[in-house]
Amino acid sequence: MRSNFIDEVVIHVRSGHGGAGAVSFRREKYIPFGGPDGGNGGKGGDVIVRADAQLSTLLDYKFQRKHHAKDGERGQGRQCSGADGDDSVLKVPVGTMVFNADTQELIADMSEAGAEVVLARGGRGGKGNEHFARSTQQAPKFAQPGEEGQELNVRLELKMLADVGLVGFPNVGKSSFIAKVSAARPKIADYPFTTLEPHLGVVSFGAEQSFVLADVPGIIVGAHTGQGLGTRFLRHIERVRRIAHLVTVEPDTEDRDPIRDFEAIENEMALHNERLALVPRVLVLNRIDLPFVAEKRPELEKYAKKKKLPFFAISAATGAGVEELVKFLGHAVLSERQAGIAPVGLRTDGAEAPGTEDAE
Ligand SMILES: Nc1nc2c(ncn2[C@@H]2O[C@H](COP(=O)(O)OP(=O)(O)OP(=O)(O)O)[C@@H](O)[C@H]2O)c(=O)[nH]1
Ligand SMILES: [Mg+2]
Repeated sequence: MRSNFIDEVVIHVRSGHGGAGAVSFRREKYIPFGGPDGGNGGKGGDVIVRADAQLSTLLDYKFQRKHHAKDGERGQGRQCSGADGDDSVLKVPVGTMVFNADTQELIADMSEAGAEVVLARGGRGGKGNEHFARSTQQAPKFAQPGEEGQELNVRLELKMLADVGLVGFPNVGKSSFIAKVSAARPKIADYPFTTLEPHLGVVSFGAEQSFVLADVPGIIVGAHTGQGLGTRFLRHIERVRRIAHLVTVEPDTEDRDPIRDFEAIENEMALHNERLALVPRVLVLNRIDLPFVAEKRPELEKYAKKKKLPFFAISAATGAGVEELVKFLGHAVLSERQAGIAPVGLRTDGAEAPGTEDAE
């Protein structure tokens, strides 16, 4: 299930052509036969890839696949050189691997923030005719053309790290939620353990912003000792910035109780890894389209307030409340990312729980 974890896109890049050198002769009053003065053409722009710590997905490249640097300008008379073409700088998330899409050769591994690699070098500008003047040929009527740019198909691959992890008992609607807000299409069905492996989805919100959401298989009591699918999938959310903990009520069974479930899963997560307990969470009541779920809302809201947890009530089925939740998670992720704050699971200092936040 490689495609779940890899954000991948093939793009076409082309560096700029060099500008042609100029053929020109000095024309001045009282000097009938001026010498050659054609300037050189400008260099074409390079296509450069740069690792940017503020990005987390390759989403932008899915919308724009052609990236061309500017051509150099032609040389001019009076020894004027043409301007160099602007480079095209492709910003990618740290961790992006860059391949030649035709040969599969690895061109660059963008593992360090700020690192830059030239993918296609711009063509050199041609020499103007001034350059070719010799004693034997004082008036060359030719100049050099600019060198061609390079083109190439490039595959960008990013092993995605989730920004937000979805946890909860089996069948509470985790997959329904990720399917609602991203292009991920995990199987959804009315029985526990439908999802057997984590799924990642890119969630867009606001103006061209996004975060990565992970749908983690359901957890049950005893998971840390291997019950159900165990907790091995929790490693996929050890580096998230937020955990969205989904709870609900099932009809015709006493098995599901939102508060009891929440505490049970929290306990399993803490037993699995104490760092997970430091990740800020959001409590989400799903299926509020159903009256017997909606009636639990006030009680849960009160509980969340007591626990200082942001609380959201949604229906992954109808979409009610979903946008507010996505915005809240998105802004939380984005503000930390922009402030250069590392996720708790990646911090090496004695990580402290970040201050709790209030839901808007
Ligand atoms: N009425 C209603 N049903 C929902 C809602 N969200 C999910 N369901 C239903 O709940 C059942 C379980 O949904 P899933 O999304 O598969 O649940 P899950 O948490 O991914 O389950 P596992 O993968 O087994 O852990 C499905 O029958 C969904 O159609 C909702 O908001 N309202
Ligand atoms: Mg599922």
